[in-house]
Amino acid sequence: MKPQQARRLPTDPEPGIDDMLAAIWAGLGKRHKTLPTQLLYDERGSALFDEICELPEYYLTRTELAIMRESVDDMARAIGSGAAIIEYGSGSAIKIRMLLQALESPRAYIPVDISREHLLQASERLAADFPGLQVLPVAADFTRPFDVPVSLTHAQRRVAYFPGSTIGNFERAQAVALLRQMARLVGVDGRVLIGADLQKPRAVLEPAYDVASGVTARFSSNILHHINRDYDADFAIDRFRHRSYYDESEGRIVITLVSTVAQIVTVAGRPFAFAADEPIRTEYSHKYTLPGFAAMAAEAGLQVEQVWTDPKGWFSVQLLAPI
Ligand code: AVI
Repeated sequence: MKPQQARRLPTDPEPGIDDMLAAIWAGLGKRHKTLPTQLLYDERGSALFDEICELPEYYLTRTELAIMRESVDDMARAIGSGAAIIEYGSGSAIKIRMLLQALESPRAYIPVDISREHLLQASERLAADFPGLQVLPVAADFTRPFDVPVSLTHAQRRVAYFPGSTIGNFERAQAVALLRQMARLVGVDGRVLIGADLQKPRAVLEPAYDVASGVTARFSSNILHHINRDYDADFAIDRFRHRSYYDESEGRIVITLVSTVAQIVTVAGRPFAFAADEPIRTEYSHKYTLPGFAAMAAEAGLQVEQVWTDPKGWFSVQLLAPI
């Protein structure tokens, strides 16, 4: 079903296509329909997300970058020399470059990303610009256990780097599980450097997830293109529209695709009925308070060692250490 990939890395896991199809079927079979968020990120989805990051309404990227510009030397000092940086998701070319430039003698950079071509291109560019740095890409779904290259064991300290507030796209229990997995991967002397978006007025939050140019809508509906192509489905893309809103009581943006008509969609031979106006939730984007984030990290066995924010307190970059 999935097109044959052109390149394969030694660390590649077996493609989990059956698991993913089972997850799609399970999500569409629920009373409140959902789709697995990670399906947003095929090659086109990753490119559309890069476009979102450039837009004025999407304050997250530029705010995190401003924090990095201001405090990356502090972050590098806190991490120390000879570190191996394991980046969860490899989309943040600018941020990782800033970090690698600031670090003293970084030993290795291991980007982990599900989107293979994006990963390989980014890794090749980075390796060319940082001669002497070992760049060891791992094409994997980082929500599942993955192997890190053996040479990593020679590094002084392992640091999991997870920028962009992508942690916010996970439900709380999954976010805790992912943080716990990071804590395990970096070990007792390791650290987690993570971007976490903070709560702020609805008037700032909602436009960030419904960018006027329509790029968020294209990003959202790309999940249906992806499922049509790789999972033998027949979603009529123009019969779904993007709708997102801030659920203040839960502290999260909810992103949905709403069926504009009553219709039946078939995925790998299995039919699913939609009523007119029925939503499919494709994504959450959680917005944290600093104490709320610290409590979540503590559940995963991590304590907040340092927090860097912008003057408005819109976004945070946090250094976490095993408790
Ligand atoms: C990747 N992640 C942090 C984005 C966010 O802001 O939650 C995904 C996104 N979805 C729509 N716009 C951006």
